[in-house]
Amino acid sequence: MFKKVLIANRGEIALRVLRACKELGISTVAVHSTADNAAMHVRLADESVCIGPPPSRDSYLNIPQIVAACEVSGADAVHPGYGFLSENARFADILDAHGITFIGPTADHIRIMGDKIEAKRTAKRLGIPVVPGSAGAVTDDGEALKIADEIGFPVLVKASAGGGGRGMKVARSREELSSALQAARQEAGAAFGDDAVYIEKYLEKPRHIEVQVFGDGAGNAIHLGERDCSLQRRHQKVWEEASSPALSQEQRAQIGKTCAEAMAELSYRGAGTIEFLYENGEFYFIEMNTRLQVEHPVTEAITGLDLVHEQIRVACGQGLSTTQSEIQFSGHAIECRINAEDPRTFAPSPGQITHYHTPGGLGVRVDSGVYQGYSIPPFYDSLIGKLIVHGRNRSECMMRLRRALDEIVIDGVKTTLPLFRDLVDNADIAAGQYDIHWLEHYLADSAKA
Ligand code: MV4
Repeated sequence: MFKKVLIANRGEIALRVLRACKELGISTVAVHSTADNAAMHVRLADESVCIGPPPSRDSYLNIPQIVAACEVSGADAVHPGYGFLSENARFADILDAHGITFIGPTADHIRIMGDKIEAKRTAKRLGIPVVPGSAGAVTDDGEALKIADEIGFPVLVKASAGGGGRGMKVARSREELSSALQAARQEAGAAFGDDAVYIEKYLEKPRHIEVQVFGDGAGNAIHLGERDCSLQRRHQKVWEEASSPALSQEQRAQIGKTCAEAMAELSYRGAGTIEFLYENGEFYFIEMNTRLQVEHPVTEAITGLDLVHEQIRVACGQGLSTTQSEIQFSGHAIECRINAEDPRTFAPSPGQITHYHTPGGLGVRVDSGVYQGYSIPPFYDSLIGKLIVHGRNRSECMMRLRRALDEIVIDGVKTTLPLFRDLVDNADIAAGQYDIHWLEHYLADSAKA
């Protein structure tokens, strides 16, 4: 087991990792920018190292500073959290060269999944269902037209280096295809320095369902069910739940088995999320994330597993603590992402938290890095906490969520809490009837009202 882990992150996820380390008897090193001197992760860690000025590129993304912090503190492993360096293959390689363990997948697996064309090719080879489309990059407009005619319009042109929706263009007819290709290539080249694009059938009203997987790097892998992350705005998830209201137990078991077998075949190590679009009863792979995700607590709630414990175990070669047949899915969980943002415009709202009271009681969890009197700095993303509620079934979970939203107090900054108080009473949400576009339509309608 590791003796000392450096946490290359901030906010609620740094606390999440700290807590897992403490339970395992591992000492912790926090790193922080000068904007985060008073941050909770710095207070709770055994040691801390300042790694630079406020901008992320100079601190939380500054690889030489983080490696130096490992050296001076004597950390034997790094947990990257999510975001920042968590899917940076070069960072994993550099740590490896310094004899420091990266708590995550191999650099090769990070690299494959970071390239969306390569990820899709790999998924297909491993027996995961993919969206119909081009076999790889399309370089020629004539070839693109032939593929589009085969799969049928509308089609979507996507950037291989993309993700998060950048460099995506819909073409609804033959006439729109060449300008969509040109626009996607241009946007991808400018944003990522890689203008490779590929074509897929455009799915009009899918849900976004993702499967949590875990591998031990030695050919064993399991799945921990799925999460429904369809409620999003501008590619930022807002509300996530496990299990998906759209799936039957049979569908869950089937897609889970497909994913676990694929990860075993790949000898994947660590936590991973296989993202699908789901429409008319069918799953279509889009991407794989090679990190722990923001919404992992809903999976923890329904499985009882500590996903960070499992990450640390497989990173130090102890293997998973459980087997597929031992995993039981129990009840339903919902996570609300509490952002310091205007609940209508989503404009960031940094500043001091003047009053802070967290809800409690059965089935209620709050993961947050803030406290009363804390000032949210303007330099980082606006997630300040997550409210996660668990119940024996979805209706009990919703009832408990309504109560927890009533109890919680965060004053001094604007937050997305009023949005959740509306959503928990909405008929479509109560019925679990929503797709990836539902929230944006809902917000547009409420703006008019
Ligand atoms: C799609 C799609 C429809 N059809 N692919 C958006 C970002 C990237 N992760 C994949 N995305 C999409 N790919 C096909 N073939 C619609 C989206 C999409 C989306 C996907 C998941 C969650 C929210 C989304 C919002 C808009 C578009």
